[in-house]
Amino acid sequence: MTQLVADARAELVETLEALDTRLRWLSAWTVHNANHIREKRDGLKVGGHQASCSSITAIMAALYFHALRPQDKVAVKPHAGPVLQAIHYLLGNQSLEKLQRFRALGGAQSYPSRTKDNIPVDFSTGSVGLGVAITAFSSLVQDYLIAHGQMAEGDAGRMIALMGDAELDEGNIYECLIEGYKHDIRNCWWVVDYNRQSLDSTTADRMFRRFDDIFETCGWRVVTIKSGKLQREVFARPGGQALSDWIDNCPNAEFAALTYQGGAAWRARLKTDLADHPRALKLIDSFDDAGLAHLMTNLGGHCIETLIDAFDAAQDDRPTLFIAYTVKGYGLPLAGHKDNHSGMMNPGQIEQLRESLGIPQGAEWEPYGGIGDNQAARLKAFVANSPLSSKQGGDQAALPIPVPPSLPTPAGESQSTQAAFGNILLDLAKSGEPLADRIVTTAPDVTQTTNLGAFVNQRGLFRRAEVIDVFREAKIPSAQKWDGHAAGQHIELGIAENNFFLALTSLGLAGPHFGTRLIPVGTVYDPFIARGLDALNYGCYSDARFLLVGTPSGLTLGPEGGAHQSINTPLIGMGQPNLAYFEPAYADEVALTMRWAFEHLQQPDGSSVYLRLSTRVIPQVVRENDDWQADALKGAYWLRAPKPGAEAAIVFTGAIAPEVLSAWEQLAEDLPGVGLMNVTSPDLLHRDWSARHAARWTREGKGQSHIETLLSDLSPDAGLVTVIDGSPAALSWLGAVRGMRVSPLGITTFGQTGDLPDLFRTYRLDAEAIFDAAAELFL
Ligand SMILES: Cc1ncc(C[n+]2csc(CCOP(=O)(O)OP(=O)(O)O)c2C)c(N)n1
Ligand SMILES: [Mg+2]
Repeated sequence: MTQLVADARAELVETLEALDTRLRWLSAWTVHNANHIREKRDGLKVGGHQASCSSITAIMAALYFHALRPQDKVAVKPHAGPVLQAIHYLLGNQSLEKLQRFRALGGAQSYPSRTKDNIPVDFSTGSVGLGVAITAFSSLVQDYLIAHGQMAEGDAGRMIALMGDAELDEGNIYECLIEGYKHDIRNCWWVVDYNRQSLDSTTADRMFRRFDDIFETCGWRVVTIKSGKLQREVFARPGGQALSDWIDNCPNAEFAALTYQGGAAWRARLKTDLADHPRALKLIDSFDDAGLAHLMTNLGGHCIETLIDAFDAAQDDRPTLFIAYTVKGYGLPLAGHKDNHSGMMNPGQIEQLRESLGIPQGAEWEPYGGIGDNQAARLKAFVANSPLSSKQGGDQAALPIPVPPSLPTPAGESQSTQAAFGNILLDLAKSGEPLADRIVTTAPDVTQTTNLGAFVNQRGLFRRAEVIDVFREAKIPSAQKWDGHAAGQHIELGIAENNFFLALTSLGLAGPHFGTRLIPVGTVYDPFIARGLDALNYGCYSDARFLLVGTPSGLTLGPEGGAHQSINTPLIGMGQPNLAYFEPAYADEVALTMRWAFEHLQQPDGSSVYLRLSTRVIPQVVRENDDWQADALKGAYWLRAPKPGAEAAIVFTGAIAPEVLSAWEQLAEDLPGVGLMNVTSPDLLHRDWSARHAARWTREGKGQSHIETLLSDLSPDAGLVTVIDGSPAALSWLGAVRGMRVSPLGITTFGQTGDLPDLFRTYRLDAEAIFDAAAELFL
């Protein structure tokens, strides 16, 4: 190294060290301010995680101000949110006011949030594990866009997760590793803040080195950043090896406890344990207590020089796990204490820290407080010139994809909604519509049984490297043609619903992340939505946009039995924010809602869409005109309009339509003019109704909700029978709209195997049960 290069590097290290200290202070002060200084009105603890932050400030300083390139995207472990805020404060992207309102309404969020924070947040985090795994899927999406000519290879960024070591306990991490290996992902870094402490305590020693094995098996390079530069230098001196071996063999809990206790405790313990190593004892004695404590905690994850070397050395595109050893609470009096996860410095302790950093009282919020003018100016210039500051703020704008004015309804007098869905996609696949080119389908090993197969046959599997369909080559007849190639549009996933929802999420963020929209369409057996529910919630929270198809659903799976018959998914559909749930009964409703979905996914105030479908083939209705459509897209329409002032109506959702129609025909004989309402979306209907109610108190104007309008065709004291192949609560609320009596039918206990007549009779969903329920209303 020439002297010039060495000098420049020394200056870089010094600068990054200064930034590390700034981040540690600012994050700690942000949490302190929220808890000890800002006025409290409710007696609640505000919270924040000073120890989790200080554990990772060096890693983040080295990454954000050195290794990161503008095209890279980062998921920051939830409890380091204040560090990310501090970085953007230094970059000038975050205001003092927002920091002062950390964890208060409108202030910086507790955990980085794409939608609620004002700073650029690439990935939301909070539910541990998910923010990590999403980066692997986003690297796959990036490869998809490159392969499809939507992105230049040279613009590829790294998808980086900064993760807590306890996140390695989450199963979704390993599900994602396996899937990532199958798809040969690249450009993905996971950096573990390996402080060996979780929320409750210190982590199991037995896992030492096991993570290396697991990741290496899955094709990852593992870089262990164990010792800092000082440790490495000292360990090379006489007696140093014994000290190094001692650290290697020290149980996590003991290392943490000694860290907390400090220099004198380190000395006492080392002297006992290394009594037989005179040279090591001499080495130990060459340090005073403070120096010894500093040496023993000089781990790689706190050593800027070691960190930048490690990052600089990983310049290819191989997925890489960095295990950076750290101390939770590093540089704070909380260091190493097993209760430090939610622990906080008291006012005396933060005062001491302020003084030790030379920050004058009143200058706590100064970005470069306590630093001489010259150095402050240097730091400021360095930050302003860092690659990160040229990063476009926030998300990229992506052009909308045109949606055809209508999607043709598949032909057939009898059809299931699931088959209709598959046929509509097939028609699209054969069309020259730009929309068809942007659809990406995916499924957790249920592609065929959810009717995605025809689309895949047309458009192929996505594989970076070509994969020949062996069965086709061997001329073995099969309905599925599964060639994989770079232009393929189906991402095949193994059977892990967490992965499925994370894949949908990352595909659904292609627009904001990479500037090109994709239309992700994912199918899953409806009951197994529950298996990936947190990942679904995560995707919705991140405002990713996708079309989710839960199929088959409900009792209509008949012989498949109770474990496969979904019951509460309508309530998930209704309760999940940023997800619009539809349950069409007929093929033309499927076409209508799919078209609506393709547009809604792209609206700034739109959302993801969930279709709950069925394999039950039912006779289709003959339409006289298209008048029903506008109402169907608001959530409900009269399939048989009631006579004005009618005394009753049957209200139903989904593939139970034949039983409902049959009951309606019987009823109509006794109660002429009885109405029959088809609720295509209990979700939209309910949202609209409750939003209008809320608006009465907060806004001018008292427009009527759609369901109020529909029900006003009935007599005010009419009765309703509601019917859904799912939890009856999805429709029973309709009685509250105009104060009508309701007799709700639906499923409240687990299903079982059987044919549909038996099941509908047993669970009281057949025409007779509907007729009885109506009669009961008038008794
Ligand atoms: C899915 C989920 N379960 C539980 C929690 C509560 N929780 C927050 S942080 C944490 C563990 C923190 O340990 P680690 O990941 O090692 O972070 P660090 O030590 O760096 O703070 C837990 C269990 C959560 N946020 N998400
Ligand atoms: Mg930890």
